[in-house]
Amino acid sequence: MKIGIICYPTYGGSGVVATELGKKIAEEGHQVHFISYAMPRRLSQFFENIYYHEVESSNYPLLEHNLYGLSLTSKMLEVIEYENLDLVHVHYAIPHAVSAYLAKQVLKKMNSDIKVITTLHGTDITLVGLEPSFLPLVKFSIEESDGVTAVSRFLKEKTITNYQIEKDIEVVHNFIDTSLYRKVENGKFKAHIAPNNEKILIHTSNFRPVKRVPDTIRILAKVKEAMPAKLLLIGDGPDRSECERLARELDLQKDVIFLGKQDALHEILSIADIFLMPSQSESFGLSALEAMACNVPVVCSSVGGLPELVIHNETGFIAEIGDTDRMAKYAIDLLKNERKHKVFSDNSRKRAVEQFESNLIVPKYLDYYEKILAS
Ligand code: GMT
Repeated sequence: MKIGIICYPTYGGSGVVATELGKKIAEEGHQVHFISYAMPRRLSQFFENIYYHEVESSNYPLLEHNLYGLSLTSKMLEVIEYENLDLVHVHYAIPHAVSAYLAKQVLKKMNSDIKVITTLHGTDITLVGLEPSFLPLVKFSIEESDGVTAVSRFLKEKTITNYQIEKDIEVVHNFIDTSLYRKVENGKFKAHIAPNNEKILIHTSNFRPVKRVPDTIRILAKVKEAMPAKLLLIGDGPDRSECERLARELDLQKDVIFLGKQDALHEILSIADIFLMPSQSESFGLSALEAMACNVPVVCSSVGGLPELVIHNETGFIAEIGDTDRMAKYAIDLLKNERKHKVFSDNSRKRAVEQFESNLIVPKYLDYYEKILAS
């Protein structure tokens, strides 16, 4: 097959899923063409069967506002025609699904066609898409896609109820390559972060308000009342300054360590004892899965698709949004009990391998491609 993948190139989960999916299907011998405004972060080396097409923005003075959606449609048309693509798979509905719809209409006028699959990832449905001005367009672009997938049962249900959509939506969970994401020995780094053998809590995200990153600092403050501990914060984004301010206010500057954006995540996750995900909304929680694959149990909020990933009292603990007291209590319970922590840690890895390994999930996308192409 010849597949076009349209995604955001930065650190967001949808871009990561799209890139890892493209790499895996290229390994299977399919030709994959990524279309985006910048090279997706995880494509920084040469991969056989993978091609990259950059969408350039128009800089004509009259067009003060970026016309990304239209530039993307034009680039899609160019690539579909020149490379003879079989289908395009767009990740994150806004504006990708709309641009794809437009490309499809243009092709129809030229007596041609392309199948469009849209994968819904999260805030495209739960937040941005719900803005009244966007909602009708998002609903329309989902209904007009030839195939639609959602990354959790939760997101599928939300899409059906919030947008009144009567369409088959296939649930395909996020996945992880557990041969890459695994616990590795990293004693030197651990000694650097926790020189006195403090327990290590960790959180990775894009620091958007929906992630409630300041809650991780409140949890650390409570855990520290019971034992020495550090908090590693990976990533960057709008709430980072607020987190730095809160850490100073709680006199935790020395214990909250901001590492910024990082690539070798499995090496960093490997030194952690607990992964914190106190999100306000989370359609699946890919970063929690990355932690689980590295044997790190997760303490998270009871939102969205997280209960499809984290099994309460088995691979971690789930508490109400904002209940940092309970999250801290759960963390302390695990950190104080070495045997229990080991069981949770093994369970986490086992669940990642047995349920969410890429070898199990990627074929579901390929089967779905075949089904849509045959429809
Ligand atoms: O909102 C984000 O954190 C980024 C967003 C994205 O689409 O880039 O992530 C969403 O997609 C991920 C991959 O499918 C999911 O694992 C995340 O749970 C989801 N984020 C939210 O729902 C907040």
